[in-house]
Amino acid sequence: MALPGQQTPDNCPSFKLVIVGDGGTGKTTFVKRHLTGEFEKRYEPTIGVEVHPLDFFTNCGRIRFYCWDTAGQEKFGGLRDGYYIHGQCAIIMFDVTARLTYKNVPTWHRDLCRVCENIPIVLCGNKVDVKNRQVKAKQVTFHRKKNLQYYEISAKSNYNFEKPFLYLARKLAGDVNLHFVESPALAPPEVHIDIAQQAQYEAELAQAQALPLPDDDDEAFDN
Ligand SMILES: Nc1nc2c(ncn2[C@@H]2O[C@H](COP(=O)(O)OP(=O)(O)OP(=O)(O)O)[C@@H](O)[C@H]2O)c(=O)[nH]1
Ligand SMILES: [Mg+2]
Repeated sequence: MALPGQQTPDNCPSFKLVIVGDGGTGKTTFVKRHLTGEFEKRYEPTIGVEVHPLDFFTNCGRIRFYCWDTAGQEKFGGLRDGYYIHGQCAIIMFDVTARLTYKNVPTWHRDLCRVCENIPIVLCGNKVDVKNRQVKAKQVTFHRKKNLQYYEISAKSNYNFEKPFLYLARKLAGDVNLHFVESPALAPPEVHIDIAQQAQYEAELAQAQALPLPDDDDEAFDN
């Protein structure tokens, strides 16, 4: 397993990416969209985690994310520190069809930041292909308070699959102009996204981002 700063045998920079979020939010589905990562996955039995090396090709060369995807023990109260240690970037995932998974985001964020201080983090609202979503785009405000990036994604349709990786790659490389020069091989979409509907969500999100943050918006979300 590559350690921080360690290069892969062919000198490709590699980073440990920890993926957290409630059970059933789609973490495993998301990681497995990337076909070569699935092929090369490793199992770390000591902490019950599958590690998938996901490669992306950028204008600055190849970059590899070792994606740490837990095998369910999160359900029994938090993850062991060994999971987070040496994490260099992270994705926190929730499910837009299940409010509780969004309410739990602050807990995941706190646990993560306790071990990994100051790493780039992306918040992902998954399953936006589902018609009857419970967490509306404009209700997602946590990322603004903590200075995280937020993307709406749909693992099953590949919608926005590359966005979180591109954001993290730019932060890690310290280069806002970094871009991908080829698309990774992805599993074919299992569902199709309504592009017009999604454009509307994106517009709502952009509109909400322009508003001042409510002080007590976590509580507002309960109502
Ligand atoms: N509609 C829809 N369903 C999805 C999407 N992503 C995942 N799912 C479904 O959500 C369920 C849970 O997905 P998993 O990938 O196993 O979730 P997980 O976060 O890995 O769950 P744990 O391993 O238990 O923590 C599965 O039935 C997936 O098919 C998506 O983008 N859209
Ligand atoms: Mg899983």
